Amino acid sequence: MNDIERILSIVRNQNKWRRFECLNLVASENVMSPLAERVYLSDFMSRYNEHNAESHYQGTKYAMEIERVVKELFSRRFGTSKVEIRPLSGGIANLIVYRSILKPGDTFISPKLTAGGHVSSTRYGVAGVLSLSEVPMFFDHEEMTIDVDKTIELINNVKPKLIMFGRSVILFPEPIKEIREAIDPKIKIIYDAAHVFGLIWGRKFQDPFAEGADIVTTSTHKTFPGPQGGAIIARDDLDDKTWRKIEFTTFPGVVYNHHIHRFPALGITALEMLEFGEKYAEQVIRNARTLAETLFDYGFNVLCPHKEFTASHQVLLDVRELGGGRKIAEKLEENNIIVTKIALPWDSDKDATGNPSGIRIGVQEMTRWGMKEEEMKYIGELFHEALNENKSVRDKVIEFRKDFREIKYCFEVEKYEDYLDGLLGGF
Ligand code: DSN
Repeated sequence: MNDIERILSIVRNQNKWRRFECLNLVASENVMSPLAERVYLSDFMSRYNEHNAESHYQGTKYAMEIERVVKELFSRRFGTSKVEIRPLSGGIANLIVYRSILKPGDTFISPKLTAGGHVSSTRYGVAGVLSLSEVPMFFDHEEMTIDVDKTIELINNVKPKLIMFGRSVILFPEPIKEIREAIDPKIKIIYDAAHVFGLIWGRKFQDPFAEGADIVTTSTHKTFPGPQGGAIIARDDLDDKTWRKIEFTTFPGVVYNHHIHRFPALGITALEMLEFGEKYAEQVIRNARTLAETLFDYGFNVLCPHKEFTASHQVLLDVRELGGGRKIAEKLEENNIIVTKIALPWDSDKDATGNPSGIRIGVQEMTRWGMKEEEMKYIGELFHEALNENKSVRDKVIEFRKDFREIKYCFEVEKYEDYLDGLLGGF
């Protein structure tokens, strides 16, 4: 096999394995719709468009237009003109917001890493890079939510300029409203919605702006099933000075070439989510609860049985008694079941990359492949056979996936064949 064939075969192997032969249950991943994938590959992938009000490049009339159209779609959903879609990831969106509001040495309050806080909001990530000092919110291990009373007391003592909500391990909505009402209105509330953005878009989780958040940062590829990237959305009445700072920190501060080729796919995904988002989000949550209940009935230590296990796309299992998160995630991978090991609140930061207590399961992708409650029950059975009975279920998984090869909650590509034929035809 020569080097070209080697590269082509790696891509073919990836496509065959992860797309059609696995149960993809990583809570931070998803698949784009066929139409979004078709428009992802275009001439935009080769172009630059550095701009604030005006582009500093020539040849950018369509690049400016597509960015404007996608921003309008986000504005339509969130009722604000303050939308920034150039950040290349959720972490970079966080970097931009932190840098726009805080100075090196400033303190802010965020969820700790092992309570699901994103690494960008900790000393190991962006916050550390910017020399910010993070103070962790208090967390209630039993309820798997932020401890409101203790956190209010903390905020009132520390008096930060900014607090950050939102987590990578998130079963239940954040207590934005309770905390907003009890703290200095000048403190900016940011919500890193990356994990639950699709559920928020589909109006089935929480409404951060109605509850008092000033700014939402997000990625665009987790429960929101778009191309990989980031975004910042602020409430319309956020002061213009802060918003301008965010725009200028984006460019020329942090993001130069913002990878324009993402935008057509982001626009198609936004339209699909406007049309199908509510049904999709509802099914995601129903599926997560069904899977959690099934696993619980098979004897797994699923977190929060007293709260119907979850209100998001995630299910959390404490697998310490089975050997720990790393061991279980690896064993599941041998069976083509892909999850992530995850630190739970009682773990140390070091455990997060070692052998933490938990595994995190996300059902959003398999929901898009058309799975519903019945399929979740079968997935629970496969976990039981693989982990409790130590049987190989790899062949069963491959067989099971054969019936789920078409993405739902999206537009039909066939309707747009005339446009799509001509898309790259002139190359
Ligand atoms: N850390 C990723 C996750 O939640 O899987 C997101 O950046």
